[in-house]
This record gives sequence, structure tokens and C-alpha cells, in this order.
Amino acid sequence: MTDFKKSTIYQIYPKSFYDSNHDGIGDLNGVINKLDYLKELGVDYIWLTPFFVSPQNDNGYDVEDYYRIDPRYGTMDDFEKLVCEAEKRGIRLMLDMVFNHTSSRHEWFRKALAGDEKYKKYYIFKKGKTQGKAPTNWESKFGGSAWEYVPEMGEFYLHLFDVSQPDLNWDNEEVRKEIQKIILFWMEKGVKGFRFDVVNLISKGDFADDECGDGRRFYTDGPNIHNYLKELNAQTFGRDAEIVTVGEMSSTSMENCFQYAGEKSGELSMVFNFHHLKVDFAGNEKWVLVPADFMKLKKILFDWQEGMEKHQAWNAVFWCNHDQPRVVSRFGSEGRYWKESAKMLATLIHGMRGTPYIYQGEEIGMTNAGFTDISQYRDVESLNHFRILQEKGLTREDAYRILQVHSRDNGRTPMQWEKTENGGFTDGTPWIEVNKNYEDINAMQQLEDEDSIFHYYQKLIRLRKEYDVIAYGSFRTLDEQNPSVLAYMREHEDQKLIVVCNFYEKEVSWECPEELEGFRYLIGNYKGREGKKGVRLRAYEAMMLYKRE
Ligand code: TEU
Ligand code: CA
Repeated sequence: MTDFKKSTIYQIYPKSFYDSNHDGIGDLNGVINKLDYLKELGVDYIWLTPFFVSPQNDNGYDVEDYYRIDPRYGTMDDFEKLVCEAEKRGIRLMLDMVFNHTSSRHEWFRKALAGDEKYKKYYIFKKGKTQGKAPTNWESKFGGSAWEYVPEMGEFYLHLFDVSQPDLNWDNEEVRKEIQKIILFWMEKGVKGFRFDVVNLISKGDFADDECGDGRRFYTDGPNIHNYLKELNAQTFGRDAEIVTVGEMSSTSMENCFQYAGEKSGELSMVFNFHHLKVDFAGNEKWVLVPADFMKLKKILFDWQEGMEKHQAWNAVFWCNHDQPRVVSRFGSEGRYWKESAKMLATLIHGMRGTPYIYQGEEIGMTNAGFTDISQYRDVESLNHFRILQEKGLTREDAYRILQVHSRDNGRTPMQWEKTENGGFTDGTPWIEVNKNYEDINAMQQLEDEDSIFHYYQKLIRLRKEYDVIAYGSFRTLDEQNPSVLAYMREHEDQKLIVVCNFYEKEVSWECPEELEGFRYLIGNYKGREGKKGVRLRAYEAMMLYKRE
């Protein structure tokens, strides 16, 4: 059994990973092609974002058929080969299950629209408040109302995401049974992990107007959520102790996560939460430009580390995914200290208590897309908000500036493999443009360079396996009020680990509140450094110090 506390999970967005057949779209064969690269990096699981049949309005998060593979990505044979080839390299597969909603092209929804009562109950249809007025004032996460009117039926259906993503009705037992069947089907194929998309939104509460928000408080961590997860666990993945699960928790509370990911709750192995990735938002408002609040970031990370430990619950720790801008552009630097800052950010996460996730390209320090024209964007959320921002009165230029910082496409440009055209991602026309910096930032170059970001990640992954304190240690903050340094202590039996990160370019002198006697340098982003009491931390300097009593 793979111990998920010692594991590192690598996220692949297949569409942008590697194209094996020249159509400009990454595919499953492309993933098989790059398994040796992933083995070299040392990851234990790969999480593949959805590759099921889909109209791709939301790049596969709009599933039309959960049992079939979208021909764009390959065939079931390719998938089986992938499971087998990955297994040979000690890598397991984690699939991405989108069960809050389906695509509006799913057979169930089509039948519902055609008037089939059975399938109508699979979704959430409601009459309007008054003629033509939506049942509630809830907003879609992708902009606009969360309700869509169907004139033929005289009713609205709920879509918390795009209008092409109708929400499923989990209160209907038949829906839950269908979902169990799907999971069992993929378990049969040898899948050893599941990521559940926005799974804390599946249990809807009251359908009431939200006087002080967008409606999320009525459906987030809803009334039956824990029962539904326990049931799913008992009926499906809970039967196989080797399976690892992670729930994507949107706007969740820590109290709920104690249960979702509690060691004894019988729900999930771990959870993603996003509070630390909203420190450059204005409250919940993402489409604004505000500087990242470091003290807030620290406090959120620390609170979650301590809280989850106290309640024997497990975190997924991460900076990046396909919905987030690139972390080196966001909290580090694209300039002179690109490499140092990327390694610092890696150290910060990989030293924590929780299972680290690496999103494709993060391990080579890929940066934001740098798009300057709307025609370069593909993401439905970005396209919607580009329009909405202008409707609100912003100039085109201002709207661009916001997209350049916050668009999900920042994380979706193709993986940069080599110096060659299109970064070696495809020899066709890529579905989304490759970042112009691929000649400087690419995997090939970093594999050859011992001091690269890639090799730093490789070492961090190895250290988690070698040192129990990294995997199992308790967590305690150090020098919490420091305005530019983030530091913490991990302890396990006779082992101690100190992690220190200078979050900024500016040099700073740092006094460790702990006695450093006997600590040795484990890893860091500058050469030659010993564990000494008062140190001068250079630009983005980070290190791990270790001691065994
Ligand atoms: O994302 C859930 C989600 O709410 C966010 O990450 C969202 O993209 C962001 O808040 C928008 O500002 C998941 C998937 O990861 C995402 O790709 C899907 O689009 C979404 O669910 C719908 O399935
Ligand atoms: Ca392809």
C-alpha cells in the first residue's frame, strides 16, 4: 500500500500535457510517452483532469458520458495501457470525478428536457418566483444568474457553474446509485485514486434569496454532505484500502474539513481548500487587482496546518492547479530571482504536514501566460468575465490587466518540454498558445542542469520519503509575526525539522527562536549555509534544517 502521507501527487491537465498525434490537443498516449519523466521526478500518483466524453465547454468538467473516453484524448485501450505502464513505474492513477453537475448534453439531462419525469428528478428544476424571475438570486461561479429558464417547461434549472453544467440532485437516491456505479466501473479498471470536483456543493439546503452574498451559504457544506460522502465511501472506494481520495472543497470551513478528511470519519483521505489562494482577492471577488497579503497568507496556512493536525485530519498542500495562475508569477518573481523564488515556494509547501500536489510545469517554474489579446484566451470563465468587467464600466485595457493576473488560462498553456517550436508540446497547432518563454523555461534544459528547479522538486519528493518528520511530524509556527519570513517547526519522535523561507526579494536578518545546536542543512536554494543562530536571508532564500536527537 502506498502511504499517502509519504506520497507526492502530480496533476496532469491532459489537454496541455503532450500531444502524440499532431492535432494540437494533448492526449492519453502523450501521458504514456512522458511517464519516464514523471518517474524521474519521483511522484507516486498522477491525477488526470477529466478526459471523459464532453462538449468541452469547460474543458471536460462538463461530462456527457462518464463511462467513455473522449476520442480527442484517446481510447479505452490507451487508458488501460496507461494504467499498466504507470504501474510498472510505481505510479498510480487518480481520476477526476465531476458529480456536482453533468454536461447539458448528458443523456440524463436531455431526457429531462424531453419531459421524462424520472430524469427531471436527477436535476434541480424549480418554478420562478414570479413570471420570468429566477427562483433565487444566486450567482453562477462563472458569472450571471445560477438559474436558466427553459420556456418549454416553464421552469428554471440550477447551474452553479456554466449554463451548460446543470447541477445534479443528490437528494435523489437514484442519482447517488448512478454515481456509485460509475466509481465502481473505474475501480475495476485499476484506478487507485479519485479527486472529487467541488464535492462540498452537492448537498443543497434552502432555496432562498441571499441578502448578503451570491448564494453560496445555502449550498456550501450543505445539510447532508457528510452523509453523502460516508455513503459514497462505504459503497465504493472505501472497500479498497489502497485507494486515495481528495475532495475539492469550494469556500469550505475548517470545521467541515475536520470531518471530510478526518482519520476516522470514513469520508475522504484529504481535502483541498482555497482560502490561502484568495489573499490577492478583495474578499471573494477575484476579478480585481489587489496586492497579495502576506500576513494573511501566513495566518491561513498556519491555521489550517494546526487545526487539521489537532483534529487528526489531513490536508492536501498546494499552490497550483488548472484553475490558478502560476505560483512563481503570483507570489514569486519572473525576473532575476525566478529560480530562487520558485524553489522557495516549493520548500514552503513541501515541508508542510499534508500531501503535496505538483501541477504540471510547476516543477520547471512555468510562468503566467502573458496573453495580450482576448483571442488568445480559451477559458469560459475568463471569456465571461472579460465581458462582465466591461459591462461594469472597465476599459478593455483594465479588463486585460485583470485577466493577465487572474485568468485560469495562465495555468493552462502547454507544458514546455523543449526548445523546439511550440515547446515540443505538439507539431500541430496547439489548442491554446504556448508561453513565449519556452526557449528559456523547458523540461529538457532542466533535466540537464543539476541546479534546476526540476531537480529541487525531485529532492523534496525524495526527502518526504526518507524523513519521517516531513511526512508525519507535528506542526508549530515560528516567529509568527515576522513580516517577511515564513518559518515553522516539525517534530516527530526524536526528529526535528525547521523550515525557513524569506518570502521577498529584500534581504533580511533572521533570528531563529529555537536553539540551532546540532541542526544540519538538509536542502535550500542557495549554496553553502549552515544552521546558525542569526542569519542573513538572501533574496527568496529558503532552507530546511534537520536534527536527530
Ligand atoms: O473548480 C471549482 C471552482 O469553484 C474553482 O476553482 C473555480 O474554477 C474558480 O473558483 C473560478 O474562479 C472545479 C474545477 O477545478 C474547474 O476546472 C471547473 O471549471 C469547476 O470545478 C466546475 O466543474
Ligand atoms: Ca492529440
